[in-house]
Amino acid sequence: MKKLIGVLILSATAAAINGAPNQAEREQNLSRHPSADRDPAWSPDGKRIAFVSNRDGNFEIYVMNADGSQQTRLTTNAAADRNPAWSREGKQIVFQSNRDGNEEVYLMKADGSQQTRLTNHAGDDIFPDLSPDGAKITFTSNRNGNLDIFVMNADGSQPTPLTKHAHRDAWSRWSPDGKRLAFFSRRDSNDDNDEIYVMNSDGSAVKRLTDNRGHDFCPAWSADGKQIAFVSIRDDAQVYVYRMNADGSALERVTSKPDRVSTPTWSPDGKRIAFSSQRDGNFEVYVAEITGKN
Ligand SMILES: [Ca+2]
Ligand SMILES: [Ca+2]
Ligand SMILES: [Ca+2]
Ligand SMILES: [Ca+2]
Repeated sequence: MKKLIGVLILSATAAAINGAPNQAEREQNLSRHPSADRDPAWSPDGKRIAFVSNRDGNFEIYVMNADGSQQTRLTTNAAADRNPAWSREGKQIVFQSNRDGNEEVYLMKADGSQQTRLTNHAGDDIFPDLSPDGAKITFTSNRNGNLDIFVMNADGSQPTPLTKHAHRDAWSRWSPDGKRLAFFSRRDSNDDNDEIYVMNSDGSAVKRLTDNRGHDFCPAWSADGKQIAFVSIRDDAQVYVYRMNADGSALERVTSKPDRVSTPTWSPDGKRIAFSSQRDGNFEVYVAEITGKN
């Protein structure tokens, strides 16, 4: 998993200058810990942010208040627990872990109890996300030879591929109405760079939203479904968080400093975006106030 993220973040290409920064530098460090703190996921009620940290020796899932206070560990094991995502009602967290020998998808209650494995396959099963109605979980897996997006029932039964493309498709996120999935893929670039796509939740009607030489990845829907935030290496071969309308229009840069940012997540009121950044020497969870024109 670390390797995949490293490839995603580091493989910068020639810059395609696009957009302009108009966000004030209102970006606050929430986690404030010398360890690597990343993978933020804002709770649906807006009060908490789940994230991961290796402060206790290896990556575990933590939760904190949205102001950074009361950082509490939810998992305890020697493996890497990563990429938490909340259920709509905020009672469950789905995540990935290699605690059973390879990357699998797990579900737990939001207090860390009842950790249950949902996948059981020798491939890497990563980046899970729960459907808004709680019935389905999408995830990314290389079990068919390269990274594709899968859907399964919330109890782990009937894992089924939604994409079957020879180039990688990854990081599916459910739209708030449950009708669509945002993801990133290299399918239109001859495996050269990643773009953001949306498709119907049954895998039909795939539509590309970005088109540039830099990598675009880790899309995140705003709670009203009108915007998508994502990470891109399009400007000067540097990594920033961007947002756009859900049809790909009105692109804007969100973060002010070029650095290794990843995995944006919206506050439910749409006024802030949390992300992880290495700008201060180690990964921290930051939050940016949205002050732009949209
Ligand atoms: Ca840190
Ligand atoms: Ca762990
Ligand atoms: Ca697996
Ligand atoms: Ca691109």
